[in-house]
Amino acid sequence: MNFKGLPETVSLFLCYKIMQEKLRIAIQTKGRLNEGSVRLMEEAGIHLIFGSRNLVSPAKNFPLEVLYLRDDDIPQTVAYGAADIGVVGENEVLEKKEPVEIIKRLGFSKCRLSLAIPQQIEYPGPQWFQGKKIATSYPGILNDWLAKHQVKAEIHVINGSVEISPGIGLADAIFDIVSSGSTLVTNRLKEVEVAVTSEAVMIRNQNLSAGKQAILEELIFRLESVQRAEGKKYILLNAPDDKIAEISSFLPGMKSPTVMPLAEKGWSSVHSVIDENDFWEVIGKLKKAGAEGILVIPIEKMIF
Ligand code: PRT
Ligand code: ZN
Repeated sequence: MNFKGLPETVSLFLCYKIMQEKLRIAIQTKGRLNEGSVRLMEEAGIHLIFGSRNLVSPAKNFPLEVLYLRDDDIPQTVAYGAADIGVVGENEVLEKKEPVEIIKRLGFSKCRLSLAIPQQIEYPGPQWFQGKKIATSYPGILNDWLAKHQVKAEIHVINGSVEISPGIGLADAIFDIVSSGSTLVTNRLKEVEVAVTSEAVMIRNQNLSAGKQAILEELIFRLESVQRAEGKKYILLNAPDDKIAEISSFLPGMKSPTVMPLAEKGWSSVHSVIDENDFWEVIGKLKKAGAEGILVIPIEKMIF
């Protein structure tokens, strides 16, 4: 923190306040988002003292505490400042329309919010929904979709088991979360429109203090170091010196590969980072170019 220009006593007081500050993160108590949210904390090296049987858990080694909540309550809790940040499905953020900022897409709990109709009906396009009754737990997002397509339909809000509504004559169609699509098949429904796609996101309150902002930046830095390492491998190999230039051209590394002479004259060791997707292709090229003793090691974190 830079308190230039402030009297020393005021600077000391601010430092003291900041050191005392904790970032409060809201995560789901139990359900599809809980495991991924707890794993995020672990990846950032943060150890929680209590599990989700408690409402709140401080962290042992980081100025953070976790608030365990139902996912529906997370956007509002963050918007009102009872939590500073939260991990929640983007679908809930879009539905609740609370003034929170999405700061990070987290890549887990991926799904989509779709309209589905009975399988036997031929679907001509959005106008089919005109005057129809649609069951959903997401009236806000559905309303936006209907307005966009200039369709007037009756929205029937229900919480849970939306997919059985057409089968029992409660609605003509549903608007619900779809992941694999097997729930729709089981209920003889077919997906005809995808309104939005969603994944777990990190959201923040719009008015964080300087101290909390600094803690959040450290948390994001740690998470990004882990994310960067995902899908990457560290590779070490030995090669004759006259092949180093060719071998290096297959291995971009973080800047360029590290090349170190071996005790045996005329040979060097080459170290680099490769993408898992290119792995077998790169290995093939390296072997052809004369690389030997190839070692491939997982990477835990990458810090630039
Ligand atoms: O108790 P709490 O209110 O906290 O939890 P919840 O029961 O409301 O939510 P939960 O844990 O079921 O889901 C939390 C979040 O996970 C959702 O808001 C989505 O962002 C995300 N997500 C990802 C899903 C799914 N995939 C999912 N498949 N949420 C729900 N489903 C349900 C869906 O409602 C439907 O019944 O699974 C069924 C469809 O799945 P498929 O694979 O058969 O298509
Ligand atoms: Zn919920």
